[in-house]
Amino acid sequence: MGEIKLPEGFVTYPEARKKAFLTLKKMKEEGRRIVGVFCTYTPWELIDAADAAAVVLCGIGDENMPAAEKRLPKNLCPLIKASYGGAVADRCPFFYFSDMVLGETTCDGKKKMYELMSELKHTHVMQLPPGQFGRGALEFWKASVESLKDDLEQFYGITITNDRLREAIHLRNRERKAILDFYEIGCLKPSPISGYELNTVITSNEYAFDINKKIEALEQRIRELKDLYEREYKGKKSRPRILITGCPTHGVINKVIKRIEELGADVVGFENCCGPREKKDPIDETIDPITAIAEKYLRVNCSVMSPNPGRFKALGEQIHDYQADGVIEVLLQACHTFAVESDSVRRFVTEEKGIPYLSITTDYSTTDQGQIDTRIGAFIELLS
Ligand code: BJ8
Repeated sequence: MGEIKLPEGFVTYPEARKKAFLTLKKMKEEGRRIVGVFCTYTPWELIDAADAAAVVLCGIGDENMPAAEKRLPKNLCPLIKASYGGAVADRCPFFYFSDMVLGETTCDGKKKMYELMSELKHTHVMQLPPGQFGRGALEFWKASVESLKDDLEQFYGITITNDRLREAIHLRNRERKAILDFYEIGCLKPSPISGYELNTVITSNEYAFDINKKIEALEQRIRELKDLYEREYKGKKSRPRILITGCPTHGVINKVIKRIEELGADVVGFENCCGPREKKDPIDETIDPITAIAEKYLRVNCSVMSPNPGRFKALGEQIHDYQADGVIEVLLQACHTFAVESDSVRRFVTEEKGIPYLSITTDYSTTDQGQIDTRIGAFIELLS
C-alpha cells in the first residue's frame, strides 16, 4: 500500500466544510449576502459584483439519501440526491445560510430537482441551450445571464454596475490563473503532489471566500511544491500516472481518488469539473462584460452539451501535458450524459491516444469499495 504524502496542517474536504459552516454563520450575522450555487456554468462574477459570497451546495455523503428519496427516484445521480436531501432535511448549513439558490438547466435530474428546491427557497434557474454552437445558442444564454443580473438586482434591491463586473472579472481571472498553475504542478514527473491533495485543496477552496487570500495561499503552495520537486523528486522513477475524467469527484475523493494512490499510482490531473476545465479559459476583459461572461461560460465542455467536442480536445491535451499512462473515468450512477459519452471517451483514449482506460460507475455509499479496489488494483498492475 502506498502512503500519500500530505503537507503539515493538511485540511480534509469534510474538515474544510465544517470550518466553512462557522465562517458562513459569522458572515450571515454580519449581514453578508450569500448565494448557493452548484455548477461550473455559474457566472461567479455576477455574484461577486452583487457583493454576495457564492457557496457551493453540491452534497457529499449518503446520510441524506432517505430524505431525498421521499421526493426523488432512488435511481438518480447521488450528487443530486445528496444536495436536495441535505436541503430538504435541513441538514445542509450552506443551504440554510443561503439567501437564494442559483441553478442551471444542465442535466434533466438537476433541472427537475431545482423545481422541488424552489419550494424551499428562492431558486433562480438559468436556462442553458442544449448545445454550444447552434443558431441562437449564445443569444439565448446571454439572455439567461441578463435575467440572473435582473433577479440579483431585484432580490437584493441593488444595481450591478459594469465597473463592478469588470473588477470581478479581473479578480476571478487572476484566481483562475493561480488555480491553473496549481493544477499544472501535476505535469511534473514524478509528481510532487498527490491527486488527493489537488482534489481536496481545489474543492475546499470553494469555501474560502476571500479571493485575494486564496490566490496568495495557492501561490505559496506552488512555490513550495516546485522547490520540493527540485530537491526530492526530479530524476526519480515515477509511479503510473492517472488522469481522471467524467463526473465531479468531490463526493468520491476518499473512495476513488485516495484509493488509486494508496494502491500504487499517482493521480496527476483531472479532466472534470474538479479540474482545470474552465480555468484554462479566462474571460475577455476587453469587451462588454455581460457578453464576455456569456461567451466564456458557454464554452464549458460538459457532457450536457450536445455535441461536446471541446471535451475530447481538452482530454487529448491533458493526456499529453500531464504525461498520463492511463485514464480512469468516474461515472456517478444514473448520470446519463457522461455515461453515454463514455464509450466515445474510451475509444478516444485507447485508439487515438493509445493508453489504457477504465470506467468506474459508483455512488456515495461505501458498499462497492471492495469491488472498486479490485478493479483499480488490476488497472494499476496493467500500467506498471
Ligand atoms: S458543468 S459536470 S458541475 S453539470 S453528475 S448532476 S451532470 S447526473 S454535475 Fe456537473 Fe455542471 Fe456539468 Fe460540471 Fe447531472 Fe451527471 Fe449528476 Fe452532474
